[in-house]
Amino acid sequence: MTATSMIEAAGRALADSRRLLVLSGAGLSAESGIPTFREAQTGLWAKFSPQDLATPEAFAANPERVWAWYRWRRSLIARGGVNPGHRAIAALERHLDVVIATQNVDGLQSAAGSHDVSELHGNIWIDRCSACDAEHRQPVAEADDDAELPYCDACGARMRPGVVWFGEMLPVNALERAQAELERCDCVLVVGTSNQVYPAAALVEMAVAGPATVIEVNPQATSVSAAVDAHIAETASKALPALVDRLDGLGAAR
Ligand code: BV8
Ligand code: ZN
Repeated sequence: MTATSMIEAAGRALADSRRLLVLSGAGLSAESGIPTFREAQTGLWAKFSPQDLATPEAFAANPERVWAWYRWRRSLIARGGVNPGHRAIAALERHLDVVIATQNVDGLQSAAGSHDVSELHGNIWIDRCSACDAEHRQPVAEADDDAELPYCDACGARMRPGVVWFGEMLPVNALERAQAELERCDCVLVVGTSNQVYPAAALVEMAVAGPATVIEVNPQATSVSAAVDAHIAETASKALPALVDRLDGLGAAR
C-alpha cells in the first residue's frame, strides 16, 4: 500500500478511536535539525557514539566533555524548535484524548502544546544534582559553551543533565503512566523510533501484542513494521499533519 492509502486507513482508525497513546522517539525531532542517535553525529561529535557519552561513567570520567555535548544539543534544540510533526500531535487533541510517552529529552512536544507528556528519558533543560537530586530548569536558549560547569546551590556537588543515561532506571511514574495507558487506549501511534532502547521499546512491543490499533510513522521499516496495523513510510512532518487533515475532514468529533 502507498503512504497515501496508509494515511487514509490510519485516519479512519483514528476517527473510530477515543483514546490515543503516542510513543515517540528521536525521529520525530529529526526535522527540527536534531540528529537522531542512529545517525552519525555531525561535526565535533562525529567521533563519539552517544552510548559513550550518555552514561554515568562518561560523566564521571570527563564531565567537561559530557556537558559540552549536552550544551551543543541544547543549542540545536533552541535553534530548531517545534516542527510540524510536534504541532500535529498537539492538534490531535482536537479529536481524541491523547497521552504521549516520549523517549525524547528535548521538551519540544510540550512546547508544541501537548498537555499530557511523559518524558521516559528525562529532560535536557533540567540540571540535576549528582548527589542530592536538587533540580534547576534552564531557560530554552542557546547554551554558553564557555560557562563554568554548574554545581549544586544546596550541597555543592556537581550538577548533571536531568536525563536518563544508559544503565540508569527510568522515572517510575513516567514508565508506569505509559504502561497504564497501554491498557486504556484504543489506538497507539508509534512515531520516529527504531525500537532499540529498552524498556521504551518494550512499550511498543506490548502495544503490538495488545488489542489497540497500532499505527507506525517512520520512513524506514523497523522491527515492528510488519506487525503494526498501518506502517506509514513517511516522515513525521509530512504524515502527521496529513493524519490531522484526514480527521478534520472526517469531522471526527471528540
Ligand atoms: C535500563 C536520554 C536498567 C539521554 C536515552 C547494560 C546495562 C544496563 C542496561 C542495559 C545494558 N545493556 C542494554 C541495556 C538496556 C539499555 C538499552 O536498551 N540499550 C540498548 C542500546 C540495547 N537501556 C538502558 O540502559 C535504560 N535503562 O535499562 O536500566 C537498570 C535496571 C536496574 C537498575 C539500574 C538500571 C536507559 C535507556 C535510556 C538511555 N537514554 N536518552 C540522552 O538523550 O542523551 S536513549 C536515546 O537513544 C533516546 O532517548 C532514544 O530512546 C534512544 C534511541 O535513539 P535514536 O536511535 O536516535 O532514536 P530512535 O531509536 O528513536 O531512532 C530514530 C528513528 O527515527 C529511526 O527508526 C529512523 O528511521 C526514524 N526517523 C528518522 N527521521 C525521521 C524518522 N521518523 C519519522 N520522521 C522522520 N523525519
Ligand atoms: Zn546537591
